[in-house]
Amino acid sequence: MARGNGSVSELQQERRKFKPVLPAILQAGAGSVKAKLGKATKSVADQEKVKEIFDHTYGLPEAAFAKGANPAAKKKAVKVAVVLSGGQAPGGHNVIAGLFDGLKKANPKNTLIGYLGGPSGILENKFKTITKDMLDNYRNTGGFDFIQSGRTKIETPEQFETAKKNLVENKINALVFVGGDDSNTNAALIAEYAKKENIALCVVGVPKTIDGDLKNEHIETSFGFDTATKIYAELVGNICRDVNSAQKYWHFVRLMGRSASHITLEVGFKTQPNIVLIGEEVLEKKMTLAQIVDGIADVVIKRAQQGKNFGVALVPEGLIEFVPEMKELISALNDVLAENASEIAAMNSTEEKKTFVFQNLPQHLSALMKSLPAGIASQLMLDRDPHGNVQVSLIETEKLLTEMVHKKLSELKKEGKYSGKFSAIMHFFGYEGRCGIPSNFDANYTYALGYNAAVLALNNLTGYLSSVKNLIKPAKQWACGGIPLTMMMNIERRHGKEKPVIKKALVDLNGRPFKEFVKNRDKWAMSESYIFPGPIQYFGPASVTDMTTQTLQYEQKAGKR
Ligand code: FBP
Repeated sequence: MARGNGSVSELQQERRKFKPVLPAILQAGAGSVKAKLGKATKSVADQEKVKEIFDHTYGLPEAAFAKGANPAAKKKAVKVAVVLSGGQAPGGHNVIAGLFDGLKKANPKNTLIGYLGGPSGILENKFKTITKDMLDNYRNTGGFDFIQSGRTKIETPEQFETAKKNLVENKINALVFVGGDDSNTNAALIAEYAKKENIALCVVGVPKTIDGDLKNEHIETSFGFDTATKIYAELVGNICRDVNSAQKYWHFVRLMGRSASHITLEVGFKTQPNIVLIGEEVLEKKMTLAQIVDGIADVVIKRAQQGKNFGVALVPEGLIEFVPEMKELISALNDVLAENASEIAAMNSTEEKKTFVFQNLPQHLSALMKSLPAGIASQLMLDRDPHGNVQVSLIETEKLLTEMVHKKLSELKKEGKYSGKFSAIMHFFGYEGRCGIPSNFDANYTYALGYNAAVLALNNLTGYLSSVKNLIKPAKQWACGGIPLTMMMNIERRHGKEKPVIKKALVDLNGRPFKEFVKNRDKWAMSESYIFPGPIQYFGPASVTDMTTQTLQYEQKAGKR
């Protein structure tokens, strides 16, 4: 096919024509959907503290949508604003498309604006009014480039005041915040602020993050996880095949996912490499860096004994934060960096900063920091993100581990305990997966989440996260509703202070996905039972176009096998 437009691929042109399947319950539009409210809820932990902070929005009931006339749904035209917050995830544009279509179906006079560049767009009052023509170019596409994203956190009294001024002046009735755990925490704070200040603003969240860690019994997965893991799995599968063809290298692949190891586990299922490290297990077993290295070296040696000086190892990017000694170091570093922020910012060289930090850390942690390769020590000191997180995507854990494994094997060689060859190649796959063209699953899921957010907003259900469930069933059968944001909160230490945050869902070591992995890992270690999943398929038999993640399959069918 000839390119009608030099900047759009043939696939993208075809993809624009894809019509997401809307859950049956949403098909008749907001006026025919009633919200059934359940019992009052409480936060997952630290109830008293969370309640104190969310005085007006704590304890809201769960909302489930059911068919039925709903005269209460807003008939008068409303103006809704959407903001994309945090890291990109495939399907963001379809959230906007679903939201837009849901609003227009309810009343063609409803309008949607998109704040530009993430939450900072609200503060700087930068937005665009979304029209059908504009949006049609972005349906079923990856990326957040339609309105861009950002990590600004609205937290100071001045910022709340500015946000209020701009939202009120723009006559915004509802704000839809598309984000991960931190961004949706921010959405909850804005919902609370609006109630406290008596502003007629409904705030609705949408669960986004490739990391897959924004989930619970009502949010079965966050959007983007499906597509991102398929993209990483294609790349890892290709590496497995290369490894098995040349049989001369070990490949160490670090995969994104910030803290939780869901991405690594899922890519492990999809490709069956020789080593898959899971951060949560490291924490549970209180493994030191040396023990992790011993474990890797053990597999390398055993394979070498069979003449196999090759293999593939997956390393979650958050691993470093789970190693107890590193966790202690990072937490102490967070405090030193937060407490002395302006002093450190004024220093000119990394060396000066390091010396300062070494002096201000407890002695044993200063010694640990000094024992790390210089590059890693510097990476640990990089600025935290606006939510207080260490930027693990910038810490080259795969290099740290390969260096240490290399050293260990050299020592064993000198002692005559190892005679293989260890030649390692390192990779980091993160940004490659965040803006891919959404899989059918993510295209349908994000469209439904956006449409559902419109229904929540039209029912004035503020402080809720858009919830679409039963995801292993066909999209038509998905169940829809809203989950109170405060229900997912606990208190954590960020930037040296206690803050309410949505609790991250880490890999559950008692859950079926992890147990399935444990059953198989020894076999994967010694054999070449690699799977080569290939690229995402958008056209063809449903068995390849519509499959959901293994994680979701295991979790949702957990009790049923
Ligand atoms: P969100 O939690 O905002 O969805 O971001 C996820 C993520 O992709 C992590 O996997 C990664 O560690 C981080 O963003 C990288 O952040 P940045 O885009 O700021 O480099």
